[in-house]
Amino acid sequence: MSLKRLCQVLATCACVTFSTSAAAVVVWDDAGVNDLSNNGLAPTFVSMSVGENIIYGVLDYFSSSSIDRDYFSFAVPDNTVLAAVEVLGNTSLPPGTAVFAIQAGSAVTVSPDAPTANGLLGWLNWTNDATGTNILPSVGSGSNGSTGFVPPLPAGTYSVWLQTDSTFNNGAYGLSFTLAAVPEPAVYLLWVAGLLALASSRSQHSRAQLRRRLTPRST
Ligand SMILES: [Ca+2]
Ligand SMILES: [Ca+2]
Repeated sequence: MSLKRLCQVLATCACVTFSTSAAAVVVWDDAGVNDLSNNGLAPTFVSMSVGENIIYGVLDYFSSSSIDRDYFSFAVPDNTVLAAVEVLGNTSLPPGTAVFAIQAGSAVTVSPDAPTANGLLGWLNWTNDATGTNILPSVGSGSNGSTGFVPPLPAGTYSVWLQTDSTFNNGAYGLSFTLAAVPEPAVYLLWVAGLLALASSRSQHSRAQLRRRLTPRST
């Protein structure tokens, strides 16, 4: 096998290793009765695993007689990352904007009345136009004092804060959180060892060929 071919194979293996499982799992469904926590200091914990983790919720302005805030936390296990947050097709927010904010840790300590986003990793004003897109890069852009980040987010615990502004009626949303596995260091070491072994073999082969060319042939 040529070095080029081996690299192609290894690259394919890397893609497989980083890939997620095919199954999408609904990890939370509001269904009109399971409102996510209204308290940032005590978010609803939602269990997630490698693959697509779907949350169906409602931002319910009128029935709650105030702005409905949906707070939830989740854990990104060791050797996995939060790779994407996609807005799903069932999202039907009325005209206006909704806020998606994320903070490291098991609570959102930033007050809705805070003058800045200091303490958040990132946040985004989003609308139905975001349907079908991964909003995580935009969330991580950072502004108004938030830390900012470049996806993916590493293993750890995170808390999300969702809400609409006061001009909203009821609105449904669907969000898919994709957790992806990452290779363990031992896997990288095996790849590197394989490449080095191949390179060494090719080098020895080349030297042997050179010696044969330089050695005078007896007549
Ligand atoms: Ca809600
Ligand atoms: Ca709520």
